[in-house]
Amino acid sequence: MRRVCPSATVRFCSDSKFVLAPTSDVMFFNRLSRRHFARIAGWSALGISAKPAESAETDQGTPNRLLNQNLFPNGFLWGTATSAYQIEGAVNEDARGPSIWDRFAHTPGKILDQSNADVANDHYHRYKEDVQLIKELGAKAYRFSIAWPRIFPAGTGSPNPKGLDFYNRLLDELLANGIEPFPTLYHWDLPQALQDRFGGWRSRDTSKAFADYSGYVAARISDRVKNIFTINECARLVHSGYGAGIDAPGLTLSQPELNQVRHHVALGHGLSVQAIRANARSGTRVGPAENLEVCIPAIETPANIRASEVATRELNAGYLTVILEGKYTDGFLEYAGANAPKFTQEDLRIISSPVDFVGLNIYVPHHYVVATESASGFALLPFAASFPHMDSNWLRIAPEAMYWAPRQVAKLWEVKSIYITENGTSASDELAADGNIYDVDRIMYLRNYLTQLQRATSEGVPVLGYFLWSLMDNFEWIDGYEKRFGLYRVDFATQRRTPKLSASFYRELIKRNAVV
Ligand code: GBH
Repeated sequence: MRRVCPSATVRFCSDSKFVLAPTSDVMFFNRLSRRHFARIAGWSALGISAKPAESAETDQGTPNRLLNQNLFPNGFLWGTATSAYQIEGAVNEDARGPSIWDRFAHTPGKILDQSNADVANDHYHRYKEDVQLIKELGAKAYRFSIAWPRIFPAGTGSPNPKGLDFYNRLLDELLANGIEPFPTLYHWDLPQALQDRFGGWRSRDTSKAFADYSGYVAARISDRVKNIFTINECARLVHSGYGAGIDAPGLTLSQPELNQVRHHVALGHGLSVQAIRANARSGTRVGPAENLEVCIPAIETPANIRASEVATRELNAGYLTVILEGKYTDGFLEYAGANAPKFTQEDLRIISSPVDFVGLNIYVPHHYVVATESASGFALLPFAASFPHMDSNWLRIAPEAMYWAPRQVAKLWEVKSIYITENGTSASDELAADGNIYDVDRIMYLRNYLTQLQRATSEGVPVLGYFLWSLMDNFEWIDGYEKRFGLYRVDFATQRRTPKLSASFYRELIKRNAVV
């Protein structure tokens, strides 16, 4: 018989005395905070009262996950993620050049709260403290990005040794703490000089410059770095940066121009893969980090499942599909018509240079799909106005996106290694009277998405690791500091980092290698 929580208990559970009851875990945090964490407040109240799995009760009321079932595969890599412009600050230090995001954020009216990332999390100076935050979660991997304008302040030309020095220090600190670095080479902070000279990704000169930068960095870090991501989210930088104009560089190009930008970004990815292969130590693995359009079967019938796969292939034609197949789909070329990008067969060969893994940023369902008799074989359903979302309006909640996306990628393109390179959520993160943040909504979101990821891995979908976005609150692009995605709260006035309850959740999950 399932044990049912009587309503009296439910009321008791929401009583703050109960929530804050001391547990052995609290004692653990207390000791930790004194020894390593004098500057970080808040651990003490973040208790988890769960028993260790070995001693879990075995009656039918005990969830499987407490019985050490529903585990992720052995060696599954748990990590967190950030990006350079969103956390580093120090934009004028050590000869860094300006990026398009500096320019954009300093343009009045572009950022919701009129902020910018000149200081952001001051990670450039606090990276050692931030590495400790990762370590305290028990995470073994960290995805961060390298700022191109620190390495080549003018985009091309002379490298700036001080820029690389910072990443050398960061890499050494990570490795000394047993955390595997997974750098991304491009997370949107294009050197402004390339925008001025070439119109940014409107020109294939930028694709080539990206390759030169990629090779230069790979040669110097691949003694310590085994995995490199090329570009973060091609689609977002193309559509929001050059189409809608809401992200840097803020352009609203015509359809043919936009298609050409998209082609240059894919080409930049391919050239980067080749440059990394040519310059890095052998064995260095490389791949993209894509926010593919996730197509979910509205009802899980064989026909809808098949239709959703067809839809995923078509709707990602300019990104993952061309990267993994080396051609634009007939559907895409037909749809683009006279607006199609200009390309050569050689371009397609470069774009589809073999990758070692595919990174997927998964947040939302992009489409619910049903099978139809139409030529395409699928139809996309409209979203109901009542579809739920998290604190960011765009962040619709569909945990099953985390199951279907990697499953489809593995099946459609026979991908053998997948990383979830981002997943997480904004939350309102109210400060409780005791100074803590009980972000149970973030925990709800993560628990449900990770349950679906476990469904995928248990069926043999080859997902090797997961990077939670984000380690800490940071500059959320056009939302400035208004939206918080972190496991750690950041007080941007004092730079104090405080773990939220979700940090305890993630730490426990990592410890058990199972959803908790
Ligand atoms: C990721 O993008 C980014 O890689 C990361 O840097 C970022 O901080 C994180 O997610 C959280 O946002 O036009 O208002 O409807 C996420 C994918 C897709 C999120 C486009 C925002 C559109 C916003 N993004 N989306 S809106």
